[in-house]
Amino acid sequence: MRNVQDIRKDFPILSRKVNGKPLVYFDNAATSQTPQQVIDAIVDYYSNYNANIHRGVHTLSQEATDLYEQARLKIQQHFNAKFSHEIIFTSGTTHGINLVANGFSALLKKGDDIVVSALEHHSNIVPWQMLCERTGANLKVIPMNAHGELLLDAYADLLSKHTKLVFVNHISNALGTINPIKHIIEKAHEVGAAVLIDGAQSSPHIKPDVQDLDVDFYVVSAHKMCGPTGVGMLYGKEAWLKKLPPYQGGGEMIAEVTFEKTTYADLPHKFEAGTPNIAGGIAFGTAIDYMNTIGFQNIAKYEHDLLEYATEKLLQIKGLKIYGTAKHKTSVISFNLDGIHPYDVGTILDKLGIAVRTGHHCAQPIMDFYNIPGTVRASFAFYNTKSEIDALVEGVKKAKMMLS
Ligand code: 7TS
Repeated sequence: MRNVQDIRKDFPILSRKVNGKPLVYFDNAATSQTPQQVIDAIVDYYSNYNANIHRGVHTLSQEATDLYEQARLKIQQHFNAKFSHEIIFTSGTTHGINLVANGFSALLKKGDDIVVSALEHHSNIVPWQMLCERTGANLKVIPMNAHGELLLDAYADLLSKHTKLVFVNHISNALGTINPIKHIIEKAHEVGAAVLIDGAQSSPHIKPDVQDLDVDFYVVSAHKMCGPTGVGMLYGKEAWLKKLPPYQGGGEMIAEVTFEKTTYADLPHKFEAGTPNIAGGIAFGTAIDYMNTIGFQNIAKYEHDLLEYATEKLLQIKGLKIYGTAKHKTSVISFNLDGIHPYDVGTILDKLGIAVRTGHHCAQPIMDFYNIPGTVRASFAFYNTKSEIDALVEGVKKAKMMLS
């Protein structure tokens, strides 16, 4: 991998100060920082190409359309989708999940089962509960153990001929667990169920191959992988995307409209109503290019080193407990100090220029499992360093001293 100090120069924000201290950004699981290359792509778009796409006869519109469609091809290639029309631009993971959940309203009936895991973000729980309310389907939950690992025997027991859909995250945002999704997908397919994988937390660390995984739907947000906010991707197998009804109606998603009847456009446009986040989509492609120049294998190895280093150092602090000790985990550490509220720890860390997230991380069922209100979560990216981890460890020690 390129030298980390060199990589850090790509990220203007990493050289700013917060509360008079150098920023230590450890909230990467919430959103990643943006390299200059991606910022430049956005500026370049608005400076030189700004036009609406897929409709204009004029040059600007055609150029903007070309750039947007090139970004779709980059995304297709990155995730190894078979066809570019299997890549639907969305506003992010939440949008992608809601699109699929809405589509399944037409395909489920009372008595069908859909299966979620105990490790999910609220955005991979609530849309499905709404789907159950609409259809009368039952929501079943794959349980987890105290390490934050899913219980695969219990999962096998939940599956039956009634199971229509399984939706699990690739990596847990609250604990960092990497789930065995290939196995989960295989088992679901054995009973004829479709699988949606929430890749919001995996896409910054792993390069998934949707064909090798044989996954039916895979959703990501660009902003967690060095791209802008407000854009993301839904991958869906062609057959499934053809089967699902459109999510939103409007311009660009139609073939022909009369007051009597509307026919829908072909994929991917059937699911892309209205003017999209054009600059965002183009910059998403740039972000993928950027991450690939760093290299996903390099990223995984470097971040694993950071994870091991931080885990060892933090565990030396007496009274500090780490939640999420799965054998396979990514660079997320959720922890608490005995008897101290996570919010108070986060507030003191912020005074020291260290950004962490505190609270339930939109994963309340996980917090309920551990019977805690929340955790302090430090999540690392490839541009973080061991000396930043040292600053975190000193900060946590200081917080402990001040608060106990
Ligand atoms: N799924 C997972 C696993 C996530 O971690 C998140 C965001 C989402 C879905 C929703 O993504 P969005 O881009 O549509 O909002 N997770 C977090 C987090 O851990 N802290 O802030 C946002």
